[in-house]
Amino acid sequence: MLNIIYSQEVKIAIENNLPIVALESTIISHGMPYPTNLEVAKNCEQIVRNNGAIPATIAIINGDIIVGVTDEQLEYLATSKEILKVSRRDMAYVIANKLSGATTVAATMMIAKLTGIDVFATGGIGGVHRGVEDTWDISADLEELAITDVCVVCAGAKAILDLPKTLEYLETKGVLVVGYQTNDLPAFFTRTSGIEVPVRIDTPLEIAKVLKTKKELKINNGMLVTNPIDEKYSFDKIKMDEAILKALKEMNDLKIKGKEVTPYLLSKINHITKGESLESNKHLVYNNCKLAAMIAKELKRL
Ligand code: PSU
Ligand code: MN
Repeated sequence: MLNIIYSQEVKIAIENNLPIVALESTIISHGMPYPTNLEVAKNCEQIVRNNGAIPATIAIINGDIIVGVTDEQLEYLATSKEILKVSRRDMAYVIANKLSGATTVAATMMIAKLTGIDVFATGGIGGVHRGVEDTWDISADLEELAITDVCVVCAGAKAILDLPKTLEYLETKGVLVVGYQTNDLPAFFTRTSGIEVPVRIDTPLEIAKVLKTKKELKINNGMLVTNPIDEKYSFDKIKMDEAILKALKEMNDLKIKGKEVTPYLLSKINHITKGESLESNKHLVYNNCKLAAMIAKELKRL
């Protein structure tokens, strides 16, 4: 039997129909180094609360599905080397064997859907990787957006990915990609990518209205809200492009593949930029937590 464990605050939020924002844990265990990861995870939860919603950080601990981690579990996720990276593919295996795993965007969406949470904040989603012709490396996050009805708020997709192909994939699957107060697809560390977003929406209320209409239409895909990083923390595009190319080259030389690709690139870029990219990463996630909370709140009011 599946065992789902809710935190006290999430339990109360569900009972009282309060807005909830799901948060992922791969970003904690595999996306950022300790102790920044722990600090960011805690701040994210607090930012969600400060903006009128209840945070539910999702993970799998000893085979239990955790919706709202405890401080102790957060510490474990931030420090232990035995935490697996769990995407849709891995979920049944990890739960059946009572293992522990951090959930990716795809896996977090699955659990959010299972537990009735409509809005989810993260940093960046996985996508179609550069060189896909040879590697076939397309993140399961995209397929999850195609089949799971959760609104994901992110800062766009990282330029380590092939952004035009990522957008094409989402278009084929019928996933609406929204630019929040922008016409240009944000590229995670930078505010713009030079690629136009399909639609621009300027307020959380208008986003919530689209979500509601989507539900009425029984459209069961996810929706992606892309929220550009604050100007103050955005990265110089030329400097970032250089770091990305260097990281990609080293990755190819080392023949890194599969689920290791994204964590490797993130840590390499952090290293190349001497921690500057991590600083940007922190702030863009906070920005997304805030917007997700505002959307979740509006959605409950409609
Ligand atoms: N992008 C980031 N930080 C992350 C990830 C993506 O900036 O930590 C994580 C997310 O959990 C995302 C996953 O779902 O990487 C995608 O991995 P893959 O490309 O292996 O599907
Ligand atoms: Mn992949």
